[in-house]
Amino acid sequence: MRSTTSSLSLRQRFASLLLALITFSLITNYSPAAARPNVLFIAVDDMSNSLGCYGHPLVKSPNIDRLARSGVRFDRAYCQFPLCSPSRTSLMTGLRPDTTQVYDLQKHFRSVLPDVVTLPQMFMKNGYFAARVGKIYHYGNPGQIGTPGLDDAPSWNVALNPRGRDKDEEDKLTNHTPKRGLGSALVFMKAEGTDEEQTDGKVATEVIRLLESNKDKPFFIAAGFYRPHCPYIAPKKYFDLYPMEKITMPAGTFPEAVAAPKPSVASVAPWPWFGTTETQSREAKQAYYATISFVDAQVGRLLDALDRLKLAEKTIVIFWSDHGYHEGEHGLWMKQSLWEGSARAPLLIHAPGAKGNGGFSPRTVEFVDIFPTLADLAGLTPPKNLAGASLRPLLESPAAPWTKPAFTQVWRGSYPGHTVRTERWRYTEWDNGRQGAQLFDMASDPQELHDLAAEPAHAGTVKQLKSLVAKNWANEYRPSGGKGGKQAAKKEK
Ligand SMILES: [Ca+2]
Repeated sequence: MRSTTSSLSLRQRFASLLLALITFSLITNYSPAAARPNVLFIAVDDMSNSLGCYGHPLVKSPNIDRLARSGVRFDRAYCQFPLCSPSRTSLMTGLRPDTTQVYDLQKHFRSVLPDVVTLPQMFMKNGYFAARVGKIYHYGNPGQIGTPGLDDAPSWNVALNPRGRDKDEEDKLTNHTPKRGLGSALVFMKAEGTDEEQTDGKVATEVIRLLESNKDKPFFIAAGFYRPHCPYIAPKKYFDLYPMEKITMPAGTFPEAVAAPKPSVASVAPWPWFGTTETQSREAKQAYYATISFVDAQVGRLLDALDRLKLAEKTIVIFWSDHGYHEGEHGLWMKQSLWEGSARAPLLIHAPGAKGNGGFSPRTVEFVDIFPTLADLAGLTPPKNLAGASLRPLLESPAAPWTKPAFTQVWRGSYPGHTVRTERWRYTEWDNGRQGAQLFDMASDPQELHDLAAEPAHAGTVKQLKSLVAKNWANEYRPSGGKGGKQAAKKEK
């Protein structure tokens, strides 16, 4: 027996090994580039769709645009709850807020679902190295920068919490809404020092180090940027990209908001614009755009590192913001509303080899779809009860048929707000309709200026969309005593 093996020449043994590999490859469709792809998971905080790749005329985002060109840009992507913790918890567990029961910035999902398997945990269970730098789960921003925030330790092998000059020099901030805390104010600063000295510069630096030291094993590495969430802080050069004369606020007295159900504009008080003047709001917007460009530059450092380390062709790159952001329209600033600007957020996915790369998808997709998508792309089996669907068909063919609408919710005091988005319509109900409803034809009225909910001609559409809302929230979680909203409305520190 021994002689049989040893009598085979080296060349024969090599040939048989090669044959075995080819056979295995044919049977399993195994391809080294696609097997166990890495994941670079990039989260930004409070970033609207005001980006070059989404057609914004002013905002400069060359690096995010570069990622958009290399992957699929989702034009109708919606968060489940336009507030940090509820949105992030939903995305990271793949479950809707009604299942996680996280509507506020205090409750941790493990207190409700102690054994839930999060997205990075699924990768870890399958032999991946999982790491986080910065804000992935909720973090009081900027209050908890440099701490673990409301992290989930079982999700990571390594978790890092950088802190930069922006955090240490908060005494230099300009706050146009001084009664509001730094985490919910129109507050900004032209920062001293380099990009690398700011917290988000340090996030990029640490992520690059992790990429370098883990490039030879399958990894799920999460870069959690803290900006452009207020305070809007970026080095001066980014402010120079946006001359004040080019920054405008929407004109007029917002008749559509005056006529709207009260809870639809209750996220901003005093309304409009937190009581700021037009000039103050323009200064805040300039700083917000500067901060988007600053974060964009840090995203560029990550993409450059992927190229330099020759990881680009075996790494899925996903970029998302936890929700959208109002920039003055309807008299609003920031989030926590159910208008398009708050519910919609950027979503870009580069899956190596996907046929749809370079295209854009007009389909309505949700952040609960991200978990099953990444599981599908990596060939992993996700938990059984996930709320979303894999977007892989849209990564292969961005305009493929897709009938799933997108659902977003908020909480107002003792009652909820629910909204559903189809490709054409947005329909919103406050307190199940008792506090009003809104219907917008997003095809002919993308700015949501003409509420059609009460028009007899649209009664059929309302009935149809109403049934989608009722079905989605058939088992709604209602906090005892209706306290959910009170907690959710607490100011970020
Ligand atoms: Ca946020």
